[in-house]
Amino acid sequence: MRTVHGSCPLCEAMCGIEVDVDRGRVVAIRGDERDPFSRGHVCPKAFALKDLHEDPDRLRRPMRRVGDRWEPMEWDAAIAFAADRIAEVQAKHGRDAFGAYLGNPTAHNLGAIVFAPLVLKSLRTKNRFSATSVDQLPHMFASYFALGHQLLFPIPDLDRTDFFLAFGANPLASNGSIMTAGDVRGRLRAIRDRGGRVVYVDPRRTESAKSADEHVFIRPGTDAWVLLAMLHVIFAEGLVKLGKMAPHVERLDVLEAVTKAFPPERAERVSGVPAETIRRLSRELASAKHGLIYGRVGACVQEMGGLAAWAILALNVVTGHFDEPGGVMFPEPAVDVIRGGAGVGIGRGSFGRWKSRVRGLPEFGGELPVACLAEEILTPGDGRIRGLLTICGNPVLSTPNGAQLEKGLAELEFMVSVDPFVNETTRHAHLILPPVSPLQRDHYDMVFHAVAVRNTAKWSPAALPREPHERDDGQILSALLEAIETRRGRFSQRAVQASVLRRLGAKRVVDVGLRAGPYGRGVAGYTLGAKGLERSSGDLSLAKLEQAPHGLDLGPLRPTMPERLPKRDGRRYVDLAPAILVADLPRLDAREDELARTETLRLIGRRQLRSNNSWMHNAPQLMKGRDRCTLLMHPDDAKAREIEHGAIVRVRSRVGQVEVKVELTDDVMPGVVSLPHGFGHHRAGAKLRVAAEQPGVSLNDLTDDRALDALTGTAVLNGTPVEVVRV
Ligand SMILES: Nc1nc2c(c(=O)[nH]1)N[C@H]1C(S)=C(S)[C@@H](COP(=O)(O)OP(=O)(O)OC[C@H]3O[C@@H](n4cnc5c(=O)[nH]c(N)nc54)[C@H](O)[C@@H]3O)O[C@H]1N2
Ligand SMILES: Nc1nc2c(c(=O)[nH]1)N[C@H]1C(S)=C(S)[C@@H](COP(=O)(O)OP(=O)(O)OC[C@H]3O[C@@H](n4cnc5c(=O)[nH]c(N)nc54)[C@H](O)[C@@H]3O)O[C@H]1N2
Ligand code: SF4
Ligand SMILES: [Mo]
Repeated sequence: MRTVHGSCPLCEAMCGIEVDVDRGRVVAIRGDERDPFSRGHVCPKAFALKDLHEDPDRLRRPMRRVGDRWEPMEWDAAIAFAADRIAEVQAKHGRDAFGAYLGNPTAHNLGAIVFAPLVLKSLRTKNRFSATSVDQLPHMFASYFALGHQLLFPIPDLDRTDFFLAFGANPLASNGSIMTAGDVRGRLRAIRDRGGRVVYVDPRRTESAKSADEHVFIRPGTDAWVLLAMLHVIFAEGLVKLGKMAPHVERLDVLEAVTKAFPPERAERVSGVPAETIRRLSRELASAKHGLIYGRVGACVQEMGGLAAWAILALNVVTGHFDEPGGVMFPEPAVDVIRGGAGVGIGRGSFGRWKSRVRGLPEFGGELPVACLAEEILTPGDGRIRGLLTICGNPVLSTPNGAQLEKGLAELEFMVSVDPFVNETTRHAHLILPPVSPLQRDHYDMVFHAVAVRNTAKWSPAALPREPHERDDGQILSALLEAIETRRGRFSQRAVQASVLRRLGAKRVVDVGLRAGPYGRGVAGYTLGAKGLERSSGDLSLAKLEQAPHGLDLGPLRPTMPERLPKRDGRRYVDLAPAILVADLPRLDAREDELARTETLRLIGRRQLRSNNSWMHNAPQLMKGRDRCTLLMHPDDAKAREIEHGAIVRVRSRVGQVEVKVELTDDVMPGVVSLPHGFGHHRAGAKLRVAAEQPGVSLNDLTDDRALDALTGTAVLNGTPVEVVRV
């Protein structure tokens, strides 16, 4: 028996795990006490890595669909088939007729994160989509316009803060988001243990809220009013403190002027948050020596998400908590995908370079809002999407009006999915290219070290062996990349590059990234930092990391500003009132009365510890116990509709309806109902035997593809107006 050390790649938290392996089988999985980041913590999903690996429904070979039968294929033939059909669709209907969707696990998978963006680029299509527009897009938007880089996310310095104010996040269920923190529960508890305060603003008294000092109810979709009112108070009461950022802050006067129109009383009327609470929280934030405000899915995947993300960023700046220990800071990951260097960087961002064909929605960062994917397939005319590649994605369950998207997928001339399962989305594919299980591949986290509350680095070698016919995402995608480029010209520069990259593989990319990064030993003695070529001072390389099986601690976050800000006229600056965001403010006036209406029931989502978006419901260990796909409703709302606890109700929105069991609880505020997302495994044709036993219903059969944060193009997945009736 041997023990392999690595990190769990399922969610952001990057928990260190120890996997005991005996003759190619997993015997046990434990938290790694010696991991400097997670210190032994794991959640129940870590153990499900074994279920995932052993799942008889997980595909082991490429599968081609012939009618409703699936036939296995050899890898070379499957890759050639995919590339030929992609070329065919593009030759017949134009390049934009082939679309692509990237899902969330891309970010948790070394091979996918290195090669999927290159494959998308090789398609040269404007119809690129991803889970970004149902997730963190508003944060990217705010960072792009205020800080000059789409990935420059302000990260809570959890370990040193004494005041943690969170809008729309539930870290005890999600384990932290854009705040990668092993053992987030322990780190939050430590804030209270050292005398600090933790406060949640949320339409539901969540498990996180229950373990905090304070919870404040807020009506869905109304965060922007409250956050702008907090800015209003900070200006009105003379609490602005810019600290070291003072010489770099631009358009503070504009921010002050526009927030004059948002007194706390106005916010109270629309949000239900008492004006006095808004004043008090503003003062607490401003006076905290080490404090911060943080917002996540609930505050951003909603109608005013862009404005909310901007206000949160601005609040941290004007209260002196920007780039300060205990405030929000900017990680320095060992492979620095933000500062770039050695070709591993991600671009600053872009906006509006092109628009979607049907609704005219603008591109952000090279992608269109996924809420318009279905209409781009279903609406006839030039440029219509006729083929689709999905990688690590299940948009039928994860994006608004999934039922409509299914109709679109069924009409495609060719669809290919890189995915281990035949699920609600991939059952429509003509070809599925399945990767190995997470335990069978090497891993280095390129993404989440960049949003982590502490600088660490870790290499995770594959714990389990592979059969000769098994491939990881990096191998699959690099082969596909080469095949696509080769069909465009065998000796073209891109084809040659693709071929070289495929041979190098993702592991070598990590080595180069580590050497060129801020702790790196350099490539020929030099690293490429923010300021250009520098003599390397560190000694990090992949070989060094491989000698540290529990990972390396690189220390707490350090101040890195203003050096990382963009420059104008020789000066680094933060734009506190970007014109595009200011121009969006009138939308608040237009929607205020509607969102203030307490008669409309509004549906929000929820996450659960034993579930991971849409795709882990086939793991028997996680599905044990009661049905968790229930509608939470306040007893007063139930009484008015003669609904009893445990009854089956019909929930109806503009786009669809579902029947689901109701749970009465005063943990949700009156006027709000909550359903978890990612269920709805009743669809014929999916091959998920365990999931189908407790299928639940899909929240995204109710969310509306036409409901967008008009500024950013993010889908409104929280705050959907619904009717609920007894069946
Ligand atoms: N109503 C509502 N909807 C939501 C949300 C919400 O809060 N409310 N949250 C949104 C958010 S934040 C997100 S990120 C999206 C997620 O949306 P998606 O990324 O589209 O969906 P997932 O459920 O993560 O599905 C992941 C898919 O990847 C496959 N997969 C898993 N591991 C691997 C792997 O290693 N390699 C490959 N190739 N495939 C793999 C799975 O089989 C599954 O098909 O959902 C969004 N949808
Ligand atoms: N166990 C588990 N962990 C996960 C995931 C999972 O599916 N399961 N998904 C992963 C992914 S992809 C992500 S992006 C992260 C997300 O991580 P989080 O954002 O921390 O997770 P959520 O549970 O979606 O938290 C959103 C909260 O917002 C509240 N909310 C809803 N509407 C509003 C509103 O209008 N205003 C305010 N203020 N609050 C609102 C909800 O009640 C909920 O408590 O979690 C990750 N971790
Ligand atoms: S919190 Fe759970 S799912 Fe997330 S990395 Fe840790 S063990 Fe894995
Ligand atoms: Mo997400």
